[in-house]
Amino acid sequence: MYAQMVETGAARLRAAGELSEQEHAFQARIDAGVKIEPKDWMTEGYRKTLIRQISQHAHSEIVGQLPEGNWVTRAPTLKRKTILLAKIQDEAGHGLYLYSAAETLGISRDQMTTDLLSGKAKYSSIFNYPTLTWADVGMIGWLVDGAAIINQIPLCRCSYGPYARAMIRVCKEEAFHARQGYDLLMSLCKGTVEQKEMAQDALNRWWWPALMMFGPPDQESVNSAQSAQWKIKLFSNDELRQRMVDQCVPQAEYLGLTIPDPDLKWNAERGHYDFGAIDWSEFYAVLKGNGPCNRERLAVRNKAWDDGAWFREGMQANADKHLKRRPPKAA
Ligand code: FAQ
Repeated sequence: MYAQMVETGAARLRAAGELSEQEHAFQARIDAGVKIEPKDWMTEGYRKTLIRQISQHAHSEIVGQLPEGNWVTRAPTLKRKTILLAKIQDEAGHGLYLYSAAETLGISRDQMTTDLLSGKAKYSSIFNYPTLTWADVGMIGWLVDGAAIINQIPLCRCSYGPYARAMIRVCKEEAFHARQGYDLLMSLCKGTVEQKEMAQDALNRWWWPALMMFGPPDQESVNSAQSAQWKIKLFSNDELRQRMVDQCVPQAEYLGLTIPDPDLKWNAERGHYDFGAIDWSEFYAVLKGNGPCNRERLAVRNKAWDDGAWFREGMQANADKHLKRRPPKAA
């Protein structure tokens, strides 16, 4: 499937007419596995695609703090609370590395923030679902961070240097996040009947939205062919989704939980699990702003931005004062 995507991307380039010498050289560097760095020449399309993807990714990390943040004050033990706080702070850090990586492409942090707060920019669909019980915190670690790792490990090898390097650290931290989620679920699944039921209920609600995180099916993915050509995407949406299903089935069995998919079965011929049809109408509704929590998430981010105005203004005033005091550079 990936080879097909690259071929489609190449065909598109041929159809668009001859590439200029500079564009040829750019594509040849990518084909040779050379990393593209901020000061290197790049096509406008490459720059825009990266700004789109990296800024959406950054916004996802920032908005992604909210569902779990809902449980900080209600974590059942001091240990769980400390783990949860550390995890949420890591997500904020990931957002910051990613905003910095996007800034190297010529967009300002202010512009990205404005786009998020106005609802113009996308962030991952998964963060528009509510966290109704403590088991949801475990489910986010296992499934959402699990999906993020599957998607992001290949990004460590993508063609744009700053993005690839940011992903290495992000993936290390995501591995801890996934472990803590699975550990939380193990405790619930070994606990009382009610605790195990709570874990099963959370799995029933998070399973399908987690599979949607990988994006639309390949035939509907508008950006894949070009992103594959530029080595921003190394695997297709469906390939990574399949990886997620294959990874999660034995993990669910170990927990004693049932994946809510009657069509899930091992296909020996393919060497993969077959799984049921995804309700893509739900995914597109969430993208349009009509998921269960879209409005609430944006309202919370806007309020945090407004509440922080006094702090930003204070920092700016202080920075301006120091700039004025700095002696002029010697000629
Ligand atoms: N949600 O043509 P494609 C995390 C949009 S981080 C919303 O296939 P592409 C950590 C897509 O933007 C999670 N929109 O697009 C954490 C495009 O619209 P556009 C975030 C989606 O870019 C854990 C349109 O659909 N990870 O979880 C989604 O080639 C726990 C057509 O789609 C990343 O961002 C979606 N799920 O492939 C934090 C990873 N899927 O922009 C806190 C980097 C697709 O043309 C707690 N991103 N769309 O208007 C990627 O790998 C890619 O951007 C994909 C989409 C694979 C997400």
